[in-house]
Amino acid sequence: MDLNALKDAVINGDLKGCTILTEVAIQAGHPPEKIMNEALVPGMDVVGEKFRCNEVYVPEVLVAARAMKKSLAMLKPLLIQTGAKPVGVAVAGTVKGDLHDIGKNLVCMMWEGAGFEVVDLGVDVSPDKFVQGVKDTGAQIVGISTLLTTTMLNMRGVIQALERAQLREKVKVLVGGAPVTQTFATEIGADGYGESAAVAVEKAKELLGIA
Ligand code: B1M
Repeated sequence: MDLNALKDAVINGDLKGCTILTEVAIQAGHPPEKIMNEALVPGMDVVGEKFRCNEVYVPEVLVAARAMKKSLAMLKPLLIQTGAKPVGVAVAGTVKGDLHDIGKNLVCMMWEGAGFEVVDLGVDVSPDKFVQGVKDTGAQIVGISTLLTTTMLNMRGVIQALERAQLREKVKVLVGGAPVTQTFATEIGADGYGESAAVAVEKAKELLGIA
């Protein structure tokens, strides 16, 4: 099955098409990571580029995001192994001021798939809420996502809040999202940077010393 049809369904915000074509792709034996990386993510990239060029507007982007989320929800059970003891506990969220959650949701799913117990704090998450999340769960890793240049620096605020709460030594902080770079991650004192959800899995394991 050609994954381009699914990519086009995301671009067109075709919820029904996404539902059917994701099922067809799964039945055709495509691995869920391939469906994500070769159809869903590139489809949303096209929407982003059109949005940037004012060829489409917020409603079209939302409709495309809803279609992509539907496909992701169908892939989720395939990405998550069941019954295994968690390899670690992670809390994740999108920083204060930012409502984008598709990339963050992908990271959560991939972490769950890799055996982490994941507590998703949602979007627009304040530094205090991240701190509370770590206290409540005893997490060893904190994942922070942002898609906006205007909210990037709020990631530093989370790290500072963890320091104030004397939790910084107990957790590893991993950051990611389209405008984030390794240089920026180093500057704000994060332990790691993931350029994609797949890399976020590798980095989290590396930071916690899991083979
Ligand atoms: Co927004 N938006 N948006 N948007 N949006 C972007 C990000 C933008 C680049 C579009 C553009 O102009 N080309 C632009 C940001 C520009 C900038 O800051 N430089 C932008 C803007 C400006 C805005 C608004 C301000 C628009 C407005 O209202 N004027 C507004 C902000 C609202 C707010 O948050 N306060 C806004 C709103 C929205 C929607 C609500 C309409 C919708 C969000 C729906 C949702 O998330 N539920 C939306 C969308 C969908 C996009 C684009 C089109 C797609 C984002 C996305 O989901 N990509 C986006 C353009 C683009 O990125 N192409 C755009 C797919 C997703 C899988 O990728 O999240 O990057 P991404 O995740 C990647 C990696 O970054 C990484 O893994 C994923 C891949 O494996 N990753 C991590 C992400 N988090 C990670 C964490 C990690 C590790 C890796 O460790 C913890």
